[in-house]
Amino acid sequence: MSHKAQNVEVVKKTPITDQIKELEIELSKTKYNKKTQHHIGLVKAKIAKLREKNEARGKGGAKGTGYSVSKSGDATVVLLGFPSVGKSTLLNQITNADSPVGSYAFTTLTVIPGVMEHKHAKIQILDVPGIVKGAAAGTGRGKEVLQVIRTADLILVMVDVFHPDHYPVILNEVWNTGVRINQRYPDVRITKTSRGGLQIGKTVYLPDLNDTTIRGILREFKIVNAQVLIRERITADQLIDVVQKNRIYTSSITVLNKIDMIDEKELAKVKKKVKPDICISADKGVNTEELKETIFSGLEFMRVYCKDPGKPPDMDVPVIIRRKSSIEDFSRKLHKDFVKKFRFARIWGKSAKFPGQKQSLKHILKDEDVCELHIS
Ligand SMILES: Nc1nc2c(ncn2[C@@H]2O[C@H](COP(=O)(O)OP(=O)(O)O)[C@@H](O)[C@H]2O)c(=O)[nH]1
Ligand SMILES: [Mg+2]
Repeated sequence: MSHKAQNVEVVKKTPITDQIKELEIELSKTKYNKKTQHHIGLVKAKIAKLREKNEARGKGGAKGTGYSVSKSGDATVVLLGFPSVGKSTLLNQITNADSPVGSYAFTTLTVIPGVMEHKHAKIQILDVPGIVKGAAAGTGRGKEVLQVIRTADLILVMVDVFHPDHYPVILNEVWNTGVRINQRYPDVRITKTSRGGLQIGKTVYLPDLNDTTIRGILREFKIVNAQVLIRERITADQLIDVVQKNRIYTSSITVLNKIDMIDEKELAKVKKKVKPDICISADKGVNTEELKETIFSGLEFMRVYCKDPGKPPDMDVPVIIRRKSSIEDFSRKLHKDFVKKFRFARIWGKSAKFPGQKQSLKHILKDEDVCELHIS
């Protein structure tokens, strides 16, 4: 503290990453209860703030370290897991790609794309380097890899039967980069005002977040005048997510690999810990066909068939679009000019009240609908 004898005052700022680490340690030491709830909320806000600052700094730094992957096909899936869980083996098994498989860590150094075809959908699957603990903070190529998952339509988290302990680590790294899996955007609206302080309105009871903490968190982000409307039971984390706008909400599936290596009893134990959506052996091809179906349904596709006026529909090749798509999305996928030239559509199938019902661009289609476009 006092090196007065030296006659110079050295003010050394603690690096941001160290500040984050210190706060994280503090968090891990604090047990969550009614008394600590407020403090924990504020510490979390501080960490989020520092991460944002750190990110902003990183962007101005070294160039050319990020991956650029051009998206193709109907959707993009990223394989995420520790090194050697079998990502490359799986890519080779379910796509047309030829990715190097190695028995040692860090074989995959670049992003290798493959295409998986299933039920007429062309799904791009990306094999990225494995991540480890600390990836979000920059360990290994972690930051770049996690950047790729931000662009994914679905994240396939792969876990090795011998390392169920890696699973929470992966989830935590994903969380730390601002990607929220299998969550919806919280039903919270913050409208900044020029005066009047913070007006907090709630339509639900929030057991994990009282008004003082809400104020404290918002103050941390320098929001002092705003109307806050909360219509869902949220946590401090979710409030911070709403304030920090760069969050991404993606779905994911969890795949347990290498089940050929352990017996039923062991497998049951691991399944209890990881709760995977599906168990496979990428190497032996066990359940890999089923996995294709799991990926397909995880992406929530639907098939819509085209019909020309006065002709029967083409039931051979459907147009693949994400579920809850509108006639507008469907038209755009067919041709870039179709939305501009659209007059009306006729619909047959689950979304039609009667066969051949007339509909406009905003109409939401359902799986296996037939759509007849009338274009000017
Ligand atoms: N027994 C067994 N070995 C596997 C399986 N999947 C991958 N491996 C092996 O695990 C090692 C690492 O695989 P790799 O695909 O390179 O892992 P990556 O680092 O995640 O891409 C290789 O020796 C693979 O042959 C599996 O399902 N069963
Ligand atoms: Mg690999």
